[in-house]
Amino acid sequence: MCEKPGALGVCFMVLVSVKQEKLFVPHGREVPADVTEMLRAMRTPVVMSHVVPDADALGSMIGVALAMASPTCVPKISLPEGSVSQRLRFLVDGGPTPPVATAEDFAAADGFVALDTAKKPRCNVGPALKDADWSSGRPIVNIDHHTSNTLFGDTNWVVGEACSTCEMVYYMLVAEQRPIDARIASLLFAGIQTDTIGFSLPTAGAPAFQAAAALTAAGADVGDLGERLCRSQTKSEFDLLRVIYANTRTAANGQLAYSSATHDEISSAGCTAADIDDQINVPRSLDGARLAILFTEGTQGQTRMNFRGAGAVTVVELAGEFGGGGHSQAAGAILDGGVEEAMRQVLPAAEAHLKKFPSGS
Ligand SMILES: [Mn+2]
Repeated sequence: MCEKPGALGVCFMVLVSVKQEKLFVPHGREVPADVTEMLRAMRTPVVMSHVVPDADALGSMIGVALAMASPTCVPKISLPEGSVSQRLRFLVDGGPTPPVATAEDFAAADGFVALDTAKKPRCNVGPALKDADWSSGRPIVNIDHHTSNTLFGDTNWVVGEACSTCEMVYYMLVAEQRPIDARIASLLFAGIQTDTIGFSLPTAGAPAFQAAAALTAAGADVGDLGERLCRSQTKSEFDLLRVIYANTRTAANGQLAYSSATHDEISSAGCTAADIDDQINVPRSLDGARLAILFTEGTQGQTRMNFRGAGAVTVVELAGEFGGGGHSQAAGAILDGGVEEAMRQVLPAAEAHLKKFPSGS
C-alpha cells in the first residue's frame, strides 16, 4: 500500500482519521450534559454499584473511578468486605483500583456515583450504612441500564436499551474524550462480555459490538478475560453447580424450569451469597424452558430469586410482584424465609405469569 516513501505520510493521516472516525457515540447513547457537569464538579466522590456486584457493576464502578481520578479529584469506591465473588476478585486486584471508601470517606464525600444499580437500597454501601441516609443531601449521579431504575439520583442517565452499564460508560468516556487505557478497557469489556453472556443475548446490538471492538483496540485483554470469566471455575463453584443441576425441576410442560440451593447446600459447597449469580443459566439452558427461576438462600433466612425469560416471555413484572426488579428478561427479587417457602409463593405466580404468553410466542 505505502511502497513510495512519499506516500507514508498520507497513509499515516488516513489511519489516524479512520481511528478518530471510529470513536463516535451512536444514537441513544449520548450522555446528558447535567451528568457530565455533576461528575466534573466532584472532588471527593464515592463511586459505587449494586450489592452482590457482577462484572458489569465492578467494571463500571472501577472504570468510572479510575477515569475520574485527577490531581483535583480523588475518587474512592464502595466495596464492603466480602462482597466480591471468588471469580470476580481479579477485576479488583488485577490492576490499579482506587482505594475502598471508609466511613470517614463517606462522611467527607462531596457526591456519589451509582452505577448499574436500579434502586437506592441496592447500593452496595455495607451493613453499617445500608439503612442510613448515607447521601444526606449530597448529589447522587445515577448511571444504569435497568428498565426498573427508580431514578433515585439527583441526575439520572438510564438507557434500558444499553446491553450493560459498561457500554454506557464507554460512550461517556468517548464523549468526554477521556483517554481509555488498557486497564479501563479490560474492566469495561468484562461488563459488556458478561452482561450479554458472551455477546449471545439480543441486547448485544451494534453499539455493544462497536464498544467492544474499540475497547479491544484500546488494549482489553480479551483472552485473559475469557479464561477468567468463562473457564476458571473454582472447586467450590463447581460443587455448587453440581447442586444446582441436581435440584433442577420443570413444570408447565417444561416451559418453567427452576432450581434451588439452601443455605446449607451453599455453605457445604464452600460458597457464600457473593458467589451466587450466573447459576441461573443452568435451568435457563434447558431446551423448551421459557421461564427460569433460581431460588438461593445465600443469606440465612432470606431467599433470593433470579428470573430469566426466553422468547417473548418477560420477567420484570413477575419480579415486581415480589418487590424486585431488573431488566425485561432478567430480573431478581428477595423474600424472607427459606427456599421451600419462597417456592410455595413464587411457583404458582410463575405458572400464572407464563399463561400471559401463549406458547410459540
Ligand atoms: Mn448490568
